[in-house]
Parts: sequence; structure tokens; C-alpha cells
Amino acid sequence: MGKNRFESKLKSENNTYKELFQRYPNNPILTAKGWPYPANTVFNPAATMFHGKVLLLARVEDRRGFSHLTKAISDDGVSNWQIERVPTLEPDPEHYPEEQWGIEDPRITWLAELEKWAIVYTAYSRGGPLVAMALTSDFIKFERYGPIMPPEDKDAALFPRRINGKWALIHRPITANYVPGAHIWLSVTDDFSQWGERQVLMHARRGGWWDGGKIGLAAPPIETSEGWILLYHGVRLTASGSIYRLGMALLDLDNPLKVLHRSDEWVFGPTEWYEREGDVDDVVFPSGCVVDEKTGVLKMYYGGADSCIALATANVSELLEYLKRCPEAIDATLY
Ligand code: BMA
Repeated sequence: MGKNRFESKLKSENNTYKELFQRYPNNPILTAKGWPYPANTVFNPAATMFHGKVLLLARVEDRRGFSHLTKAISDDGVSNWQIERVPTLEPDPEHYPEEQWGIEDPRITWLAELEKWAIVYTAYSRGGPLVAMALTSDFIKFERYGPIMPPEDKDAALFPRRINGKWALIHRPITANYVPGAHIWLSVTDDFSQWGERQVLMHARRGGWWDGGKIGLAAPPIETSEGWILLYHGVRLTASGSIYRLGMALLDLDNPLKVLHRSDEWVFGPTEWYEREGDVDDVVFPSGCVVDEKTGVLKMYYGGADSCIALATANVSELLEYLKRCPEAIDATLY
């Protein structure tokens, strides 16, 4: 077992925080152990509904340290995963040199207008990680667009529909040593060929905050009648490494650059053995969600410690209630 063998000695049943996300009891749901071919780790999956089933596009890392993407499909999004026996989308450095060291951390968005899914992923180039994109209508053939943002940039996803006539992309450019911070940005395009109107959507906080220094998109934005729910990860640098946790914000439906509310506290963090110990300790990295419109239950898929895929569920209406009680976002310099 991992470090959480001490957890019960450190925490009491009576004074714990109310949790918005409930872990699936049989976590982790997918690991390298159950993979149909040899892999070092399987983690940070994209998620979408595909012909009534849940489709995950998992990041699979091989023993060179390079990643590719492989799909796993399940009727209930929980069990009986049908994992493709060969990689679904592999780096293609011959045609896309920016994919030389692999492709990582995909996010999937269904674009109803095009009747295609957009897969936005990190290509690991010699010049650093950058954002690349592909479209697909079947998860078999992919129309690759190549890089859409230069390095260093990652943690990107498209909104599912045009907003004010344009497609919008959330992404996270970074400067060396991310001083004074690594922030979440938004850029727009008419046709995916030229991107512009780049602006900061949300700043990392600073100093002692749990998300002081570095933040990035978790899953693609979730549309509700009250605004877009933005799940984001925040990183805290400690003496023994980084801790990756999850925070939330609510964005205005018509102007997502307007952050209506932002959680002060993290809402999900590494506590279980499969989150606390792995190739990179103390990481929860949610990267895909599916919502059951009838029940309002959200399934959130995440990487645990860069070593497995796990599942947690939440109620969209509870997330909204929580967010509406969160403070209005303020100028980041005040944090
Ligand atoms: C980030 C990304 C993720 C990874 C996380 C923790 O920068 O590279 O793929 O899960 O670090 O190692």
C-alpha cells in the first residue's frame, strides 16, 4: 500500500471537509497491468461519449519515456473496458517533427457543428511541449492539424461550440521557470488555421496558496445554464516535490473570459495510495469528464500519480451550488 496507510491515524471522521467528488471504490480502473501490450504507465485520459458508450483516450507511456494515445471503451464508463490492442494515435515525427518525444495528455471535445471530435494534445518537441490538434469522426482515422500553439504550451481544450462566432481554445503557455506564474489563457479562431485575441483567462495565485505558481486546465469546460464549469489543476511546490490538486471556477456563458466565481480551496487532492505513490507522487490529474444529462451525474476521469487511471463522480448541481458560494474572482495581484 502507499503512504495513505497513515491517513486514518492523522485524520478524524468527525472534522473532515465535505467532499464534492466521490471516488469509485474499485479505483484505479485502468493500469498498465491490465493493458493488452507492454506499457510503463497508463494515465491522464481524455473522455467523451461515443455511440452511447464512454470512450477514454488514455496516455500510454512506454519504456523509452515517450507517450502515445490508446482508446478504451465501456458501456457504463466504469467496468468491462475494451482496450484497443494497438496504439490508437501514435506520434508521427516523420510528418510532424514536433511529436519527436511523444504525444501526451489529450482532451476531447465533441464539435456538433462539424459532427467531429476535436482531440487537443501535447506534442513533446525538441523545443518543449506545445499544443497540437486532430479531428476525427470515428477514432480510427484522424485529420492532424499539427501544432496550433508554439512551445511551451499545454493543458488545452476547445469549447464545444462557437462563442460569439468563433471557436475558443483554453491553453496554458509557460515562460522559463514560470515567473511570475503559469496562467490559463484563451485564444480564438475562425477556422483553426490562425489563432488570435490571446488573453489571460485566469491567473495562478501566489505565495502560500495551494495553486500558487502554476495552474492549467483539467477537463474541457462543462456547459451549464449558469455558466461554464472550469475544472483546473493547481500546483504547489514543496520541499519534497509538487502536489497536483483540483480547483474550480465558473465562467460566463457568453464571455468565458469573465470569471464569475473561483474556489479558494482545492476540491479534490491526492489522498489514496494510487494518487500518493507512483512515477510522480502526489498527483491527481483530471483530464476528461462525461455528464449524464438525465441524472446530472458527472464522471471525472483522472490520472493518479502518473501511474493509473481512476474515476470520481460528482453532481453537477452540487458543483454549481458550491461555485455560487465561492468568492467572485478578483485581480490576481491581490492574492
Ligand atoms: C504535468 C504534465 C502531466 C503530469 C503532471 C505531473 O506537467 O506533464 O502529464 O501528469 O505534470 O507529473
